[in-house]
Amino acid sequence: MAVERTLSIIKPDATERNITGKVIAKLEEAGLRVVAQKRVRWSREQAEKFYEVHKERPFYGELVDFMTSGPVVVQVLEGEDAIAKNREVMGATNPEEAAAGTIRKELAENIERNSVHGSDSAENAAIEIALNFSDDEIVG
Ligand code: IDP
Ligand code: MG
Repeated sequence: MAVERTLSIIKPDATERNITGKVIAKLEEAGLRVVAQKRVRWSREQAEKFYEVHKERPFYGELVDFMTSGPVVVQVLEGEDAIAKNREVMGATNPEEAAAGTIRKELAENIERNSVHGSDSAENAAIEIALNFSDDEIVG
């Protein structure tokens, strides 16, 4: 294992329900450390670019609508095996299939409004962090 960084997003369904603290507590309890964080409202262009990999999928337009429907909290998480650990504490994409104790099982509303994003590989983590933070915003 190595110390890694990953991009985490608390999505608009969670900011709307005022439960960002609950999400962050779950991440911290899993041993992840927030080393950069900001609450922002994404433009359509930002959301489209971030989810470009899903452009051909049927839910792309609705996903962009959702991710621009309210503020998001973008954060860089750091820790041992952070990419996989974050995915584990998030749980499966569909909250109905997520394991007990995961963020999505306990807090998410449905497969779209599923409260959190997490990078799925080291390569995508580096891309997604660079899209959202400058080096001097990652403060440890
Ligand atoms: P992930 O967030 O678990 O990595 P992805 O397959 O990368 O899941 O999908 C990105 C996001 O798109 C999901 O987190 C969810 O918000 C949304 N999404 C995924 N599948 C569906 C679907 O079948 N219907 C509606 N929205 C979906
Ligand atoms: Mg994904």
